[in-house]
Amino acid sequence: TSLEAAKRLAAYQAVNQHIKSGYIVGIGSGSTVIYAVERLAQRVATEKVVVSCVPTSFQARQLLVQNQLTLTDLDVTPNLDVCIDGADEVDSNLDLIKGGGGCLLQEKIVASCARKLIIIADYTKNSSQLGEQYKKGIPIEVAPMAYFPIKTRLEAKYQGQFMLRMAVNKAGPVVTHNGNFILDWTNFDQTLEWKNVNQELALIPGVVETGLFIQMAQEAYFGMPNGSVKVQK
Ligand code: DER
Repeated sequence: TSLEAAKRLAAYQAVNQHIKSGYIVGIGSGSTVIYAVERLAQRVATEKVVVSCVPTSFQARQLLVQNQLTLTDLDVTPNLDVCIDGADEVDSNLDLIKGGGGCLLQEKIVASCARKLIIIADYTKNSSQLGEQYKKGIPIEVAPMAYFPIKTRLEAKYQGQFMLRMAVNKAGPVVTHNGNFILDWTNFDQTLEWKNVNQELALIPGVVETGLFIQMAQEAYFGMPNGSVKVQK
């Protein structure tokens, strides 16, 4: 099974299992959620399922518009029944690294407003410890004016490097939807207690959000190489 096929299998099963008519649904960002929106649109068309969706990025919003799904937002519907999103890595405690796509702030906000966060991914995201397979680092969204003092302070406190994420098709750093920069924390100690670390990071003036989603997800669906779907709860 190709990676894309694995993503599709996980996404389809998660949407089949967790979406009911009348639901308010948070829609994550990245390449795997594309298949979840595809399946959701099929279910709306064939089963007359009625849902409204809260996007977590421009990308997610475009996806929903392209699939003629009804949009809503947290002003109108602050209590979501379920949020379906991808992840860069999932460990054995269902803790996540997210933010590879730079949408971590809105993703965490929307996920925090949902009764359930369901993760969909291919098997390459299925690790026992964070950092085992995913090597691009833990994203940390920071206020632009503070990125350098934060980088300096964190490199003094923790093992690893905190690299300013540079844009590819635009000169300069990546600027998030919320006008912030991202530091990617690479080569970190994989045995750290992530709940504590996440709290320490969040308290630093200028840190807006981290890509550590600790004890937020209820289930993770992994598309496997043999075409099966592994569900971690
Ligand atoms: O950036 C994000 O948090 C995305 O959800 C990412 O973690 C998953 O993206 P993918 O589905 O393209 O791997």
